[in-house]
Amino acid sequence: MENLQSTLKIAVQKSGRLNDKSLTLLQKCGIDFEAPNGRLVCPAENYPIEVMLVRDDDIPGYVRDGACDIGIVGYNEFHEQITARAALAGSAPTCEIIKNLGFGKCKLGLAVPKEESGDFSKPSDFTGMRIATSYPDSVRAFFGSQGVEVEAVEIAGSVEIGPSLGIADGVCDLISSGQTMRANGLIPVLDIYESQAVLIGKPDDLALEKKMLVDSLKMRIDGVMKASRSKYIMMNAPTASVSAIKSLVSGLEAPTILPLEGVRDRVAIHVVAGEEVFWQTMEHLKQLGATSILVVPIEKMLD
Ligand code: PRT
Ligand code: ZN
Repeated sequence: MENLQSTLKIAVQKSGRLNDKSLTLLQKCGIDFEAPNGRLVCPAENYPIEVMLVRDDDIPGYVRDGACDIGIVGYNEFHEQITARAALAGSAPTCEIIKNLGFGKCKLGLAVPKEESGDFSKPSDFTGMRIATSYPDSVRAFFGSQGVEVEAVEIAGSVEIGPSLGIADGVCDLISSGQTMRANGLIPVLDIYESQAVLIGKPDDLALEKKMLVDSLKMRIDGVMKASRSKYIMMNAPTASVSAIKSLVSGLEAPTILPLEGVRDRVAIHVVAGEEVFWQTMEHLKQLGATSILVVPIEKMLD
């Protein structure tokens, strides 16, 4: 019978902005589980892990309290519930970031009505203001660390309405394009932090077997993320251009240079390069005499 003690429980957002990318990341790590289809607990078929589908607000608490071993959540939720709260209480954070995951990017920022926006550029400009927000502890911790007194007015959603209702002078919310703020007559004037999806947990509190599973998952995630940022490039080129090509496509490792059967002054070059290899680089390679240039995606990559 399966030993559930060593099955890792991972909390993932049930639906919303982070759901799809979180599940895709796990699948790219080679973890197979059936498409949720209404199920909230999805055991993987080929890895000792159970995916628990929950509201994103609940994820930091489940991990902190040990109901789940790890979770994928926005840094904003982690910061609000774990680090900002710990900073305000003067205690140590109760769980930690294991890895930044590179998706779900946005900022937590402060915005004020358009007509006043010219007066705001630094934290002290907010002194004495009422700030509508769903992130009250982040607001308190931020202004507290700056020695600035403000009042955080907690609103569960649509915080942009605060100034129009007369219950706040400014707002603090997640900002991506800034469109929502602008549509409500508000201008973002100060960023508090940048956010992205993060893998969180308490690795030091886990039993050895689970800790090893977390390390192995982290290594797979590293491999998937590195592969998605890299391309495998193959080309044939004049031997005389090799050093110019090497500096143009500076790879993670030294390039492989292979002889071409029956051709004396040309070689084949294979290199793993960063994602900055785009059309312009290809054009430069052609100018250096490269032919048959192939740029192919990499599925997995381990150092
Ligand atoms: O149901 P559940 O509670 O699980 O989900 P939710 O509705 O609370 O969260 P969801 O799915 O909206 O967002 C999940 C996570 O996505 C957030 O916690 C962030 O980490 C991340 N994320 C990235 C964002 C945004 N970008 C974002 N733009 N979360 C929210 N927004 C909202 C923001 O609150 C504002 O209303 O989008 C609006 C601003 O967008 P712009 O483009 O108009 O600036
Ligand atoms: Zn939520």
